[in-house]
Amino acid sequence: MPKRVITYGTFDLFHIGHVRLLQRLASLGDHLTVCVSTDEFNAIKGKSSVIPYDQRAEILSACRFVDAVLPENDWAQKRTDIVEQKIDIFAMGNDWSGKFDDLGDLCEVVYLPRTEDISTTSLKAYMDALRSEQLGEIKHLIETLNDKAASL
Ligand code: C2G
Repeated sequence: MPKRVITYGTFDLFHIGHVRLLQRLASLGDHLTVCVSTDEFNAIKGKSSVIPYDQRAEILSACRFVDAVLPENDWAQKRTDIVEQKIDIFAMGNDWSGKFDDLGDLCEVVYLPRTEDISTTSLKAYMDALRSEQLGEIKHLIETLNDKAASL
């Protein structure tokens, strides 16, 4: 029987950590379903994503390791998803280690090592630093132009 795997996440600013996780998840079985957190559920998780849900879902659908994409609307849907989707393995990155062991009565629960030195949070911080640097440069240019205009 083909093994069916499921995972959940926001997958904002799709990066190598996401790719490597999906690749490892796909190697656990024959079919990988990814449940992508909706923008509304992200608000409940206390996260706001840069990329809106529909684009995050489309990006994951285009990933060759992913066979199906579903919306993640709340914390409680996992048990229903596992039964309805006939899931054999529930798997997440190990930043969630132990958090979903209660699903062990329905399917195998696996936590995989995260990819170090990359995260959506670090990418956002880098973009913010770039933005403030550019704003500082623009401010300096305006001040220089104002000084030149004043000396005319
Ligand atoms: N991940 C990873 N390596 C990274 C970053 C993320 O392996 N460098 C994994 C995470 O462990 C997670 C998945 O990629 O399994 C998606 O990460 P996020 O988009 O941050 O998902 P999260 O906000 O943790 O949402 O109900 C579960 C939640 O929806 C999980």
